Amino acid sequence: MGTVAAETMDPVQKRLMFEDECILVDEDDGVVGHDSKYNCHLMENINAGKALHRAFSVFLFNRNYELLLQKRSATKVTFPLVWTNTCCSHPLYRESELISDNNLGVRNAAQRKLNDELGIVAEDAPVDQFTCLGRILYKAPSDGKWGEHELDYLLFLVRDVSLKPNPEEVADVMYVNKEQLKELLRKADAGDEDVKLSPWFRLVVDNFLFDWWSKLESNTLSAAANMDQIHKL
Ligand code: DMA
Ligand code: MN
Repeated sequence: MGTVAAETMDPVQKRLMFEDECILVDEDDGVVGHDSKYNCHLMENINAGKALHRAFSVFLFNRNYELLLQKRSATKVTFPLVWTNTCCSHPLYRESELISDNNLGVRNAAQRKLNDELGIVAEDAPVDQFTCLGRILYKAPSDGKWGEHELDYLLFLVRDVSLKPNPEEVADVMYVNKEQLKELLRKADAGDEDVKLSPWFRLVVDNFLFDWWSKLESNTLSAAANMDQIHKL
């Protein structure tokens, strides 16, 4: 096995790199195969066009419409210690997470990872309560070796939940309102080392988030959902 730096990886993250089997897709989100999380995130494979895979990004709001952010743990192989949306991961190549009807596979995966990363129990994240808003296609290097090339489903959920963040995954959490997020964006733009943001979160912020957030507050969000188009960002 081509274990590029595998020996220096955190053992928990290393296990997931080889256990998690991601869903390979084409640019139209058609399933074309599967590969390990490890292979899917090597820049070498991304640059060769062999690693585009399905992913999801959850944006969880509490009843006051504050958005839950997480800071990725220092041990994450890709994008450690950056602030990002509530929870991101990959639906896996398994029956329950490949179900395409109403994007149920992705919603099942989102429920699984909200529990793994943030200790949110399944009853607090019912699969029928996620709103699937759209899909984006993006590529982003993390460091020279690792990166992302994903077709990312964007999911909203409004819920007051109990949190028990998993330190293997999450270094910190915070709820922000719109003004507080704007302040974070200003700090990130000013180069503040403590406020680095993930590239996919930044893309969603810059293209969709504030509009969708306002529509959520005015109860007009469902009309904004568009699962037909894939936004190439
Ligand atoms: C991958 O997230 C998904 C996106 C949208 C970047 P991740 O690196 O946090 O995945 P995992 O939690 O499975 O390590
Ligand atoms: Mn990925």
